Amino acid sequence: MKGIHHLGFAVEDLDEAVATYERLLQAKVVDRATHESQGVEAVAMQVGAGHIELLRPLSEDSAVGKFIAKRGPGMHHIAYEVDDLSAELDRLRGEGAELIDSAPRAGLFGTEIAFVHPSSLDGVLTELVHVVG
Ligand code: CMX
Repeated sequence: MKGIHHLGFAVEDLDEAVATYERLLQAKVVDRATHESQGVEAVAMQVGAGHIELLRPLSEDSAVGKFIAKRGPGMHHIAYEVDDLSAELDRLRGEGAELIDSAPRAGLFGTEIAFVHPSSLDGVLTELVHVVG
């Protein structure tokens, strides 16, 4: 575990959220992408030394769409960077954690990712990230 890679926030209006984070927290846009298989359009932003991802659902039945319908916009997940994602997944499996992704898959912005179910981490949806290259 190398530390926190980013925090993910579910938002309804991406451009409005970007403008708010720029204005209130002096955040800077780093990257923007649509990830069809995850059902999101995402903007990565830098806030001081930290990073956040603003996530707009592409549909109501996507993971983020269901989250907003149930809870409204807000904190969606935390992501930790790891050196060896497959090894961490094996370790977590051995510890009895409930993995959403049993193997690494392509994430946003040149990463490999895997999600751990919130039921294994006190209600917090957790993403492991390996930065490729
Ligand atoms: N944080 C904490 N709990 C969450 C949650 C979240 N982000 N999203 C859902 N839950 C909870 C729900 O509140 C619900 O809890 P209860 O059973 O106590 O009511 C439970 O998980 C099941 O929720 P659901 O609405 O029925 O949704 P699903 O089971 O279909 O999916 C989850 C939940 C976590 C498995 C799904 O959202 C998922 O696979 N997430 C990982 C992928 C993802 O979020 N992708 C978008 C981001 C992409 C990226 O950043 O790369």
